[in-house]
Amino acid sequence: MRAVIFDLDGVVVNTAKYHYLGWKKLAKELGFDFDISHNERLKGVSRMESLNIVLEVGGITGYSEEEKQKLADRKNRYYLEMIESIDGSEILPGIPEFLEKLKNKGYQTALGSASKSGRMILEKLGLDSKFDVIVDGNLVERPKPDPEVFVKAAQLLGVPCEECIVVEDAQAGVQAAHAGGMKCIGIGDERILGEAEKVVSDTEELNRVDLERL
Ligand code: B16
Ligand code: MG
Repeated sequence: MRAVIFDLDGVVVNTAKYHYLGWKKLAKELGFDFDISHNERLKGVSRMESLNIVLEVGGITGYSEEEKQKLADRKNRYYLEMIESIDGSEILPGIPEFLEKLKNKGYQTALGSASKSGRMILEKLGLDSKFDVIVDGNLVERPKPDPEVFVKAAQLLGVPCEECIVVEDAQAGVQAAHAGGMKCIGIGDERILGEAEKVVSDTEELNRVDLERL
């Protein structure tokens, strides 16, 4: 194994709570409650796909593509306001140590995130210089579970996909890693991420995984 590709939301930082609050606010304005029980479905999927899920939950149909774009933009404004002041204190436990360990062992590292704010968030966290390559939602067209985001990261690193390990918290992300011919470590619930080669309950535990024996 030569490289590790990190998802962002749920792996490096918990931005999921801000995405959730942004969608909840939008839903309220549209006249329904977006309950936390639906939030798992939003993880790792693109902004537009998330909007479709939120509208489905609210039983809302009939918006044109143009109107949907405006709703997605509105949610993104709420989201950007909420993450305006995030900083390094929100990096998930064990991630700085894991990045350091990978560097010392000669692994290359990349970000592979669906979020169009991916690079900006890494900059706010002070982590942008820790990744050899950053691929975020601005560089890809097809959302996870399509492997495009991870394959692009591998290409930019110059490492064959079979020698990359993806770290993911979303089912769509695990599927994307496998579709790209990569191994995957899941962070979170074994019942949701069970397809991954290894599932750990939190980011701290990444430091105890033997990457050569996945
Ligand atoms: P944006 P990841 C994903 O990040 C989030 O999990 C998902 O909820 C969000 O809809 C998506 O990014 C797009 O984000 O609206 O900022 O472009 O897990 O792929 O790092
Ligand atoms: Mg994620």
